[in-house]
Amino acid sequence: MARFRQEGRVAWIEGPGELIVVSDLHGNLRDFLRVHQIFEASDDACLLFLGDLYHGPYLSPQDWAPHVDKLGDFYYDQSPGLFRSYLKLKAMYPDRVRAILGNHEHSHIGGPRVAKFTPDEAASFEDSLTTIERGELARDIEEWPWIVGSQCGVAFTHGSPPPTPFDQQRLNQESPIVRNPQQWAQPGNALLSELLWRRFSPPEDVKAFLNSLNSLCAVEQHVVTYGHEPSPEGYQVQHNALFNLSTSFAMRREKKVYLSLKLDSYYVSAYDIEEQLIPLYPDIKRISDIFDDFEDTLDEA
Ligand SMILES: [Mn+2]
Repeated sequence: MARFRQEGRVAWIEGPGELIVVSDLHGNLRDFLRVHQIFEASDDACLLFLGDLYHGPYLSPQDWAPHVDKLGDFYYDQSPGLFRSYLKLKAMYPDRVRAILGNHEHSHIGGPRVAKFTPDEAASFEDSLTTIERGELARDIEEWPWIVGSQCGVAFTHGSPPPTPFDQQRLNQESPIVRNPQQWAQPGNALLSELLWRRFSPPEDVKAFLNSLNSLCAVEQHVVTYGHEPSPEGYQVQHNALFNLSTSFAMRREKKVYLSLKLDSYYVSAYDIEEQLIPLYPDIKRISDIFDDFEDTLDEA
């Protein structure tokens, strides 16, 4: 059966079974519940979130409307409910559910404060939790892996993978507590900063990243899939070794996709990954599409 095995900051996914991958929910509880349903419909799946599970928009539908092209379909931040649901799901399937640390979660455990939707999103989220829950949130996020590898040859990160060399010791020694955010964000200063914030990596950078990762694992990893940067079509083949996935945030509902990988298959390129995409809401139809279909029917008649 598919399961996660974690060694420090790196987690490994072993099969056989299915690997379901989703990215960047940003407090969208509806999408989380849909993912939950998909995961529970399979009896031998692992579920991996590519980070930025929390922190969503606080806009009214009226204020959202002019930005629909950039923000996707309207929703209101439900990070507290998503957090409670995520903890329950993980308690039910401790070896089968994991989330990679995203830059938004990092702000709860010593990372730079993020101000995408409110002046201090970590504070806005924590203000709506009880004292006990705030402790649970930090303890949970501290355990999230920074990098995930898999038996099927695909590795995962939140931001685009950096070329900075690493081994298990370097990963274990790097503290998530950031004292000088500006200095920390300078390229080459901190591996974690690059793992969480990069938006693209050329082929030579991905190759360098995979060299470091492959020195830690038994199964050779060929492709990296990351989130963080929304792709308008729901995904982007950046090049042969790099794939970007956008399951939820900034997406129109009909463009939302997730990955379903077979752990006993072996994927060697981002084009192989592209074949494994599934719509999150396969039955969605826009009014405009319904009109188009209707016109086609009339034309045929
Ligand atoms: Mn991010």
